[in-house]
Amino acid sequence: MDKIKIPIEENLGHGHLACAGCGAAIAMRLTLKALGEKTVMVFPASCWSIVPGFWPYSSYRITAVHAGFVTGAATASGVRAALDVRGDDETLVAVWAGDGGTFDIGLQALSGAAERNEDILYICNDNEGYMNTGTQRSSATPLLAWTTTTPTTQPKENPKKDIMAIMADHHIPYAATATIAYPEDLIRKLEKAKGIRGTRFIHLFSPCPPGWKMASEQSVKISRLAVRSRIFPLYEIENGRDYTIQEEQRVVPVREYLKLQGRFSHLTEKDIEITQANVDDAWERLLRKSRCFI
Ligand SMILES: Cc1ncc(C[n+]2csc(CCOP(=O)(O)OP(=O)(O)O)c2C)c(N)n1
Repeated sequence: MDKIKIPIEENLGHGHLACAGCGAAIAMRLTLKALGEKTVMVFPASCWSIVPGFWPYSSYRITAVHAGFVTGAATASGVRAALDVRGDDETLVAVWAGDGGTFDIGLQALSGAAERNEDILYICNDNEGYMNTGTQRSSATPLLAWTTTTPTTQPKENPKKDIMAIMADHHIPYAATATIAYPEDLIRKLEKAKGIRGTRFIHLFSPCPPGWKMASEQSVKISRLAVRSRIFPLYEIENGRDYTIQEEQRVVPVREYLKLQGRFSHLTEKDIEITQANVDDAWERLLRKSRCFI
């Protein structure tokens, strides 16, 4: 793989309001470096409606369009159409939406845009819950995790929705997973997505220190452990068909990932075994879908 340079350009300025250690703040900084200034980014309601600060101030050095919670992909489709009418095919139209805004409430708009193969780059900032409003469960919350709506006496009963499989089944030109623990990989995937026309989807793994009850200095470490434990493998899907896995050779048991987060502190030995078995099963399924390794 070619060596990737992280661009010097900064498009996320000082003074933003993200929590200490917010994984998404690091991800946003890297993302805006890769996408560049000529970007219109649509923000359906999420932490990122608040993080840049209050009008007339903003930490974004790109054009930001704040949109209704359900409308991320639909708003971006409209922005793209308006730019096309103006003959502007240089400006990139992107969406930055939470997992609530993607897996749940915005899924219909996203599915419609993907089916039409709208020329947009959709980034799902997945912190595995509705964090801006106080850590409610979403369909991206993992099995057995604590949230304020899945207390430890009744932890989440359902597994995380497989959003990558859903996007692959729309046969979009490009979908990829990424984390801040592998910044060159994230930049490479964003730059690759930028060079493709049609609907592109990035599933970004995004540790949330208050919501995950984890130490704020461990966002990068937890992201790396998510990949090494295969809780969150790094891979790409082209045209809904061609899978490429960026396999991490240093594999660790899921226990190493779970034990750093208070949202899993109630898990029993049996729960950890169930989680490990589910992860092993998902990995096998992913391997069967992939055709090569790099
Ligand atoms: C229709 C509608 N319902 C509820 C809200 C309140 N609300 C704002 S942000 C948010 C949580 C968003 O969760 P997610 O999409 O996961 O992003 P995160 O906050 O985790 O970044 C909610 C429920 C809203 N703005 N609009």
